[in-house]
Amino acid sequence: MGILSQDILDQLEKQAIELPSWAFGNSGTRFKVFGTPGTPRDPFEKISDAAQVHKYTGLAPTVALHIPWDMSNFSDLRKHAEDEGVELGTINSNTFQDDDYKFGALTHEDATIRNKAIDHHLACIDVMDETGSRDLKIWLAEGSNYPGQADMRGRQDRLQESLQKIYARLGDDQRLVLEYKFFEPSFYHTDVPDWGTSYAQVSALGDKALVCLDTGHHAPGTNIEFIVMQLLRLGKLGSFDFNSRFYADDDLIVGAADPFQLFRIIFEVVRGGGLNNPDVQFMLDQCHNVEDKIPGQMRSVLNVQEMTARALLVDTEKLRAAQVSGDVLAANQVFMDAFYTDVRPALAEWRESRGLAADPMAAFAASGYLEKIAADRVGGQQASWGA
Ligand code: PSV
Ligand code: MN
Ligand code: MN
Repeated sequence: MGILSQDILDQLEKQAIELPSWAFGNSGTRFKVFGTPGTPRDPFEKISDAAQVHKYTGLAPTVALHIPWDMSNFSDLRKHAEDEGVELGTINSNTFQDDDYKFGALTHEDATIRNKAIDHHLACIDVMDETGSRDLKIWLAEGSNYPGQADMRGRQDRLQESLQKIYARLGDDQRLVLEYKFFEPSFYHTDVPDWGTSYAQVSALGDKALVCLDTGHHAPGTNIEFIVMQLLRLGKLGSFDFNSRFYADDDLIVGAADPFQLFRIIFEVVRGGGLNNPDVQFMLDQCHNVEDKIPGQMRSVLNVQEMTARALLVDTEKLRAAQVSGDVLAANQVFMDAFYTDVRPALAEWRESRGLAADPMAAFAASGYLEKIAADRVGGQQASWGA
C-alpha cells in the first residue's frame, strides 16, 4: 500500500472505536433541535444505525449506551447487536436530568439524594452485567454558579465517599472511568473540572478506576496531548471521548476543527503505548445537529483512522536523534512531514484489499439505507441534550 508499511497496516487493522448511541438520535443546541427523517425510535434502531458505520468502515465494533435513555430488555438488545455485527460497550450514567439533582447528585448535601444517585450507578452496573460491558462512564453535571454558593471542599469529600460505594460494586473485570469537564452546566465551579481532579478521585479508589478524557472538555489553548502523555505515563488513561470544538463543548465531528491537534494526540497515544491497548478505550462522544448522523459518525471514525496512520508515519528514530542533538528544526520537520502526508489513497487501496469499499461514505450513500429508514420509521427519538 505504498507509503503505509505492513507494520502500520497491522496496527490499523486492530483499531476499534466505540460509537455513542446518542449520536444517532436527534440533538441540537439550546435554540433548536432539527429532526432528521428516519431517526431511530428506540435503542434497537440506534444499534442498527451504528452497525452501518461498522459495516462500511470496519472501525466501530461496539456501541456505548446511555442509561436511562437506552433502557430496554438488555438480553434482547445484546442479541440484536450481535445479529447486526456489533457489541454493546460502555454504559454511561445520567444524573443530570432529574429535579432532585439541581444542587448535585454524588456530591449533594442531602444523603437521600446522594443515595439516589449512587443507586442509579449501581443499577448501571446491573445493566453492565447483562450487556457484558466492561466500563461504567461517569460524567457529573455538578458544581455551582456563584462564589460562596457551595462548600467545594465538602463536595470533594462526598464525591469520594459516593464513588467508593459505586466502586465497591464493580466486578473483577469491570472498570469505572471518571470524565472531567472544565465548565457547564455550572459556570463558577465544577466538581470534576480537570484531569488532576479526576486523577485524584480515581487514584483514591483503586486500579479499576481511571480517567476519561473528552477532547472537547478543556479550556481553549490547553495542550491536550500533554495530558494524554501524562495519564498514559501514570497508567490512568481509561478512555477517550473524541469530538472536536471551536469554542466550548461543541461536540463536532472528530478532527473537523483541528486535525493537527488530533494528530498530536494520537502521536502521544502511540508514544505512550496506548494504541490498540485494551486498557485505553477509544470512543466518540458527538452529536449531529445539522448533518446526517450515520455519515457523520463515519466521517469521524475515518478521521481518527487517517490521523492514526499519519501518526504512525512519524520517523521516530529520526525524531529522537534530532531531539537528542538539540536540532529543533529537524525534529519539528520530521513531525510535520508525517502530518502533511496524504494517506487517503493508501487507505482506500488497503480498504479494498480487505473487502471494504474504497470510499465508505460514497458506498453508504449509494446503499439507500437513509432513504429506507426515512420511509420505514416515523417519529424519531430525541437524543436529549449534550454529548
Ligand atoms: C456532557 O458534556 C457530556 O457531553 C459528557 O461529555 C458525557 O460524556 C456526555 O455528555 C454523555 O453523558
Ligand atoms: Mn464526553
Ligand atoms: Mn461533553
